[in-house]
This record gives sequence, structure tokens and C-alpha cells, in this order.
Amino acid sequence: MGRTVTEKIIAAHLVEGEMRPGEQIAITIDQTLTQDATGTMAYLEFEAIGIDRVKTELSVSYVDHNLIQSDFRNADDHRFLQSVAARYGIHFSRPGNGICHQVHLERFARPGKTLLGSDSHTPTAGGCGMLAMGAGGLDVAMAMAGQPFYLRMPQVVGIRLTGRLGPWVSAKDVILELLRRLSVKGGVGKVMEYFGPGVATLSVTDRGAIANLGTELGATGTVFPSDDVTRRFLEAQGRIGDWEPLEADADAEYAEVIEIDLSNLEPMIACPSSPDNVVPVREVAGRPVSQVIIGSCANSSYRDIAVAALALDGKSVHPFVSFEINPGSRQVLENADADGLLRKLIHAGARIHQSGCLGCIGMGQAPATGTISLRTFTRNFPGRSGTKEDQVYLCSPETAVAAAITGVITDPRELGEAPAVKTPEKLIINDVGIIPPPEDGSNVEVVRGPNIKPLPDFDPLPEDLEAEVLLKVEDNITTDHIMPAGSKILPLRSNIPAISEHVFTAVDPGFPARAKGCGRAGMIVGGENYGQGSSREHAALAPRYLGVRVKLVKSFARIHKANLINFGIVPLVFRESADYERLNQGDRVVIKGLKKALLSGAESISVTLPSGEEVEAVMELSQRDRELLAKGGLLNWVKEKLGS
Ligand code: MIC
Ligand code: SF4
Repeated sequence: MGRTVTEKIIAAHLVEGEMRPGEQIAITIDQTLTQDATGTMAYLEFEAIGIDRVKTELSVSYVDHNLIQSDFRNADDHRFLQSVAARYGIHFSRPGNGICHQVHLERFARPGKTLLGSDSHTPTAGGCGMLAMGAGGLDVAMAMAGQPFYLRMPQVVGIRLTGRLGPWVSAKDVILELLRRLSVKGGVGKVMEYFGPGVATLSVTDRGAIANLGTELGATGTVFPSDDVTRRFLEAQGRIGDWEPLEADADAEYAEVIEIDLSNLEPMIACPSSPDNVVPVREVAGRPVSQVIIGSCANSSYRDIAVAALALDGKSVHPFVSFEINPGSRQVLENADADGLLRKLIHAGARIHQSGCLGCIGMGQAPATGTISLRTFTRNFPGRSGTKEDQVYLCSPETAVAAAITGVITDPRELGEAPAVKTPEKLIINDVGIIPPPEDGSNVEVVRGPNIKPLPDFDPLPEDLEAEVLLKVEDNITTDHIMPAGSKILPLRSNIPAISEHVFTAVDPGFPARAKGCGRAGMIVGGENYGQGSSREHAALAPRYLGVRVKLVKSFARIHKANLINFGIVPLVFRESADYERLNQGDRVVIKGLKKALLSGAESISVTLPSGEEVEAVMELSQRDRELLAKGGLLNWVKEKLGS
């Protein structure tokens, strides 16, 4: 039987397991990326593993999240990251050089390769024909140390594109339409692989935008073929040598095929406060907006900036709107400048920022109270913008610029003729923002500021677990609920004792004190898709520091579940969803023989409630997961294994 692109890449990297959906497999990782907010921890973990130089083909450390330097902490972290990169053989992308995913697509993505990144939007590079996945920092540290990456063999879903996008409709509308159809849980356990005649009508950065938001479907990854469009993209990047063709075999079989006729799509928008709360723009047209931002790893490529500049040509930004541009990379910024696009934007009244994540993770750009902010970003989870009760809508650059002109949500097709955007065949390529590592870094001194605290030690799992339900939450809880970000909390990412004071405070400000004061292990009870969103391992690490040892939910999001296992928090799933009702905050429960049950491979375990009644919990865990949990986490396990 023929193979899909995903299966071809996995087969070429497989070192353990069988390629049957749901089975645990291990694959080798060719490239890694980290960003600063997860990277400091990832490199502390890499140092703890005790390897002298990275063993990957390429590893890159980006600084793009923590750009506001309101005190010494972020600047210290940047210096630490730069010195660690030089010490261990990692490329360093400087602050202001751009968002990791945009820069990686431009400068490093290679068809047929595997990429593991400590950021959930790493699949963006799937736009260039690679299998790119997000993971926790510790998994990325392990990959840098030459260890394979463990995952469940995904189902490969085929998305067959036909037709061609109409005027004012763009890649973002394709993925918003898919989010509308499938929801934020629709991609769990799956890789979304695009094929069909419509694929050739999309540029690599358009494909990147679609692959990027595959993360919001909960998908493990998104993969596009590598074709002539990919070849031209790499040629424009001066990297023709990195190109190779890669397509699914004609008789490849997908687990399921979803059809999308691009010609039938219209401008779409995700309403507050979930990326799958999608409707056609016309249904919410007329609502006044106070802020419009084009940026983020989803939509900040040359074409996204060009659409805005050309649509604004000869017009100006509405007086009540703050219209902001966050270019995806220095390359985008430099080329937009050379082609006169920047000038048009400045002239029309746009605010131009440096390249980086900025407002997407609440690093500035918080919207005004009670007003609507329209963004081309990835996520609109409640409060993520930095403003309480925010009203953030997610849309394409076309829809964004339309609102910037009119001051209200507007279907961009009402603006008249669509601008003809042409991405230059020859780009200005300038890697001044990327510092390659020296041949031999063994003499480089790693610089540690006072904000960088050592990793806490964690004890192994006890035989029996007595725990208190510290919190009970609903469906679709995000890692932004568990471990909030934003400009005040992000600088604490390399300081676990300090950041743990913010765990769950967005949901319940009393949580950290309660966890520390309860005198026994902590337990969280949750609903479906628990832990969706970011890859931040701090959402496992910091609760673990506060004593949380077990989570019992209806279902988990992939990366968060892996992070829980890595840090020794046992992920349990209700056998009967209805049992969720039987547990309440404050309940003291006993899980007898937990460690033994784990190690013996038992499929489930009983949780004894205060009434003496029992609830059955399933342990969907591989043998490796079980051993890590018993040891108290991956770091304990690996230190033992490598004898370091
Ligand atoms: C995000 O978009 O939520 C982030 C910030 O990029 C995170 C990573 C982090 O929390 O540092 C992600 O998506 O993984
Ligand atoms: Fe940065 Fe936002 Fe992309 Fe996360 S989603 S990497 S914060 S731009």
C-alpha cells in the first residue's frame, strides 16, 4: 500500500514501535527549536542531562517572547540563552530577529526532516514539507541530547483542497473554516495532511499559516507536500540545495478525507474567547473596534504585511482604531521596507513594532476595557491579551485591515477591488540576526543572572497516594488558565519557586496557598481536552512544585499530558465521564497501590472517595510513561540512565 507524506517521514525516522495509529512509537529528531519563554528551562534541563554538544543536525534558540525589558530579568535570560547556545553548538536568533516559526520557515525548514520545538506552533514548518511538532522543553532537551522522541502514532487525516481562493479570502480563512467544522478537539491524535489540486495555489507562507493553526485543532502536526512552490520558496531564500520533492503516493490511504473547495470560502472570524468560535465575518459586521493588530506566527509574513499596506494605500487608519503591525521577522521588515510597503503603512497611520510575539502572549498591546480587538493571531483565550474580560477576535490580514479603515468589523470584500500582492522572486537575505555557534564551544562561559534558579528536585512516586482535590475545572481548560503568561509572569519562567505563585490564579487566586497548605498531595479534577493550547511545561512543573501529583479528567490534550508525565504528575482519565460529578473540591481521596499498579501495566485503578465509594480511573500510559512516573519524572529517569 502507498504511503502518505506523514508516513514516509515517520518511516524514515522510526526507531521503535509499529506505525499503527495509537501505538507508541519513537522517532529520531533532525532539528530542534526553542524560544526564550520555554528555552531557559529547556537549556537548564539540557545541562542537567550532561551532554557536551547537541547531537542534532541543527538546533536553534530564538528570542521572541520576552522582549519587554522592564527590569533585568528578561535581559539576563537573553544573555544566558546566547551563551548557552555558543557553549553547546546551537544557532542563536537574537531579540528582534523575529518569531521562531516565521524565521525557522524562512531560514531552516527542510522537506522530509523532523523538527521538535518547545512551542506548540512548531508545526508551522509543516508548510515546507517537514514533520514538525511541539513538545515540552524537557522533550526538546532530550532530542538535543540525541534521544528519540516518543509519541503515539497519529492517524493521518487527508484534507483535499480544490479550487482557488477568491479575492479578499486567504489562508487564515481556510483554517478558520476547519476550526469551525472540527472544533479545538477535532485534531487530537491526528496529523492533518493537505493534498489535491488546490495545494499548488497556496504559497509556502500560506501553508505555514494553515499548519500553524492546526495546533488549535489539537493536532499533533500538519504536513504539506514539497512541490514546485516549495522549490521556488527555498530558491528565493537562497536555499535551493535544501529542496527535495515529497508527495503522497497515488494509492496512499488516509484515515479520513475532508474536502475543502477553496473557491467556496468566504472571510471568517473567530469570536471571543476560543479559536473555534468561528462565523462568517458578515455575521458580526458593524461592531466597533478599538484595536487591530497584524502579526503573530500565524500571519506576519511578507504577503500579510503587503495586503495591509496595499489596502491602505491612499487611505488612512480610522481615528478610533489603534492599528498595529508586528512583522514576523527582520527579513519581512527589511523587504517590506525595500519595497515601499512600510512607508505606505506609516503614512496611513499604522504603529510599527519590532519583530516578535508581543501582544499575542500579552507582552504589551493589551486592549482597552470593554472594547473589541481584532487580531490575526492564533489564540483568543480569555484574558490572554492582558485585559480582563477582553473581547479578542481572530481573523485574516484582509479582515483586519478592513476594520482598521472603517473602525468596525467589516467583510473585506466591501472594500472594492482586492490588492494584487506579489511576493518578490528575489528577497533581501540577511542573517545578521542569527549567530552560528563556534566550532568548539567548550571554553564558552555560560552567563547566569540572579533570576535563573536551579531546577527543583522531585521525589519518586509513593506506593499509595493520599490526595486532596484542590480544584475542579470544566472542559477545554487551557494552559493559559493553569499557568498564565503576560508581561508580569513570563519573566519568571526560569524561576520555578516564583512562577508557582501564579498557578491557576486566573481561575482561583487562592490556589497556590491552598496547594501549599493542604498537607498532602494535590489533585486536579477536569473535563474534556484538559491542558489544550501552549506547550509550556511550566503548566506541569509549577503545579508539581506546589505538590500536585495526580490529575483526573475526562480527556487530555497531547502536549500537556506528555509534560505531566515528564514531571511526575499521574494523568488519569475517568472510565465513566459521569463520575466527574462525584468529585468535589476539598474531597480527600486515596489511590491505594498506585505505584504498583502503574509498574505492573494495570489498565485502570480505583480512586476511593471520602464516602468509601470508588471511581474507576483509566491509565492510558505506555510502559515507558509508567517508569518515568514511578521515578518521579523524566529527569530522574534520564540521569539514572546516563549515569550523570
Ligand atoms: C503561546 O502561544 O501560548 C506560547 C507562548 O507561544 C506557548 C509557549 C509558551 O508558553 O512559552 C506555546 O504555544 O507553546
Ligand atoms: Fe509567539 Fe503567539 Fe506564536 Fe505563541 S502563538 S509563538 S506567543 S506569536
